[in-house]
Amino acid sequence: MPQFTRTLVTSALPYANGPVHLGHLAGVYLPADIYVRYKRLKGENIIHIGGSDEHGVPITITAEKEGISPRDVVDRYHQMNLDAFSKCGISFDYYGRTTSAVHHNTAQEFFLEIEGKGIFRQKNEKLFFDRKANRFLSDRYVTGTCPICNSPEANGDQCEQCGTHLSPLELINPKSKLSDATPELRDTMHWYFPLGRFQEQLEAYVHTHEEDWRSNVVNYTNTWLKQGLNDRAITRDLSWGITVPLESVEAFGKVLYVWFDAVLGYISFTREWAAQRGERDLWKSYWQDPQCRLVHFIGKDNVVFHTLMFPAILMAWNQGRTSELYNLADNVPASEFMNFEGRKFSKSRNYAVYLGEFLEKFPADTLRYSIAMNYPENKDTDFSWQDFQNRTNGELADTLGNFIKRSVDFTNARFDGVVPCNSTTEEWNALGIEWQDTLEQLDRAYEEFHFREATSLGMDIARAANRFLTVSEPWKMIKVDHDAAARTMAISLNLCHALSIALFPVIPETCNRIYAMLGFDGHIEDRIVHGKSLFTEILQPALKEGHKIRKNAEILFTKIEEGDIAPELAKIAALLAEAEKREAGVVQSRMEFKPAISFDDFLKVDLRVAKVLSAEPVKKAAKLLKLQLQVGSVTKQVLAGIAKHYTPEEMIGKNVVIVANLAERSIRDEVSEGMILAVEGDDGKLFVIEPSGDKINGKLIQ
Ligand code: B3M
Ligand code: ZN
Repeated sequence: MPQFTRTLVTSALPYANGPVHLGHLAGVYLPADIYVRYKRLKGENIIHIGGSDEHGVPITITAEKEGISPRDVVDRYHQMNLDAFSKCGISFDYYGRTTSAVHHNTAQEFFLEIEGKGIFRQKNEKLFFDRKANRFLSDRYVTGTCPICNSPEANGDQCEQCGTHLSPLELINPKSKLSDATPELRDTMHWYFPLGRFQEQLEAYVHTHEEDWRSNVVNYTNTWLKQGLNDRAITRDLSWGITVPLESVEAFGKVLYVWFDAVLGYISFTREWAAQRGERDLWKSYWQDPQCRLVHFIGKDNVVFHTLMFPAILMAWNQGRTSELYNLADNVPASEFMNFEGRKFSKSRNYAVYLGEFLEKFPADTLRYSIAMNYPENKDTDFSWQDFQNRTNGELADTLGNFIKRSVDFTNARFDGVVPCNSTTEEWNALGIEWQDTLEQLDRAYEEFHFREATSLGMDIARAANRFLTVSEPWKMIKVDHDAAARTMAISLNLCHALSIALFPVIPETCNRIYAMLGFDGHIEDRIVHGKSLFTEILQPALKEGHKIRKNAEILFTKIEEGDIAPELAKIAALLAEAEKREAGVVQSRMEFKPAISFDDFLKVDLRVAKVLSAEPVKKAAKLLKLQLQVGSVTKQVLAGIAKHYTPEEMIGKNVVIVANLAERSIRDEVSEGMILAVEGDDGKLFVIEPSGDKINGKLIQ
């Protein structure tokens, strides 16, 4: 285990094609910020790098939809997201853009280095070409009918209906999204990164981290490794992006695949950060010094790009070199998803709460706190307005805010606004808070990315403090025992101080306000000293007798009234009603029967009873089962999209109905010689049709 002296934290680069929403905040940016703020207060050397992902098809599609240029799209959303993050207190040391010149250079430099070593493969492939638009169509520009579930709106890379990953060539009736024309297949040459060449190195890399990475990260990654890694195209026929830096004819009109460039953005932005500080080479001590720990905060949908693809690119760079070797990530704390009022956030359906809009109505720290308490660490969680209101009113306002205000107000009213006496360690330890334990638990929680636990530990201190003040009743005590009341207030003010430190990573703005109310100038961050942890200050009462606090206490949190969230709840109700209507529409349209066919047409369909002899999963197709069927005297192989609904064992021995004369199709390098019939229930569950009867195997159904 190397001894780390520095940490480089990166946050996934959001596509600059729309505003970030609360789901993004919960999964990536808030956890990263909490972690970084914690480490800074511990006196550690750490930087937080982020930025906008400004290339790729998501940008060009938005541009076409809005009728503006890709440049306009990224300019608009880069600024919007930057503003929202800053309003939310996400403290990036640098927030870059992948359209920058430095980044274009970095990405091209990597391409040339790897190309120079002969690692890339060049392959001709057949791609859809739209004659009207005079353009090759990347996966997302092709739409058509899903070969698995027959949804008419599958995308070239994935069917949203059933979730299957597809290639555009698998779509039935493919159409170009640019012109609606049926595209034609044309040859084109692309550069491929041979991930398989790094299989062993990657396995060894992942293996060394199996203990310390989250199980979701290890599992996703191992699933890919087990299937065997394939070549991945890293160039595209597009005009928006980083051009392939070669003079050859084949390179003409091609750009680097957005994921190849995006992960390198982390490096470019660290370079830009260093240059901005006037220390041009400083970035190297974060990327090329093994004493620096690299941590990527991402959402679960980006795992393999960070645990396989990016490491492989760096391995390719490092190969054969003795200097300028890049570090690989030491940890990749990927989150699960935070849903919103019981449903997935969806940008395309506008089912989301955007960060910028949210912060126009409610303060950042109330959001940061609620989200930290709902951090989707190892399972999906839910954000609801009700929960947000409850936590803000109950935990932040009634517990934390109330305690601070009572302490400051009473000290001002009865003790002239000064800490009336020194508190002893004995008093500090008699509060029912095991400070040493709490410190260790806090440290472990923050260090190991358990942010909900860390936040709860802080709130536990606030609860204990509030209880202490209530039970001690200094407002009564002062009439009979002035000194006892003084001791209570000294302890209370010290608790305010301890809270301002313990909760700082989560609610920094509030903690700075507490700090100011305690009479300090400047911000808590101003006290950071390299190599010294401010958190140890909670072990002892820190405020000494005579310390002057500020005259007036402020209300830290305004309660959220029903009326404040009523419009938000109404908005959701409307969105849900719309969704329901849409879904009902689907059911209704199912009742619109297909156009009439003749009896002869019907007779053309050869429906047979078959028996499932064996069933097994299909590599790289999580939805498919490969079935061997006995149909009378012949056996047939059929691929059925039922893996999410039946285990292979459940299928074996079943009688099913098969369309026996359906033209053969190949899916995922496997042949399917028919189709089995199934019906979809309301909730999307599939039920295969199971005919019953004696000696019916192979018999025609009519
Ligand atoms: N922009 C995908 C996403 O926003 C992508 C992340 C890049 S991280 C280098 O989910
Ligand atoms: Zn589908």
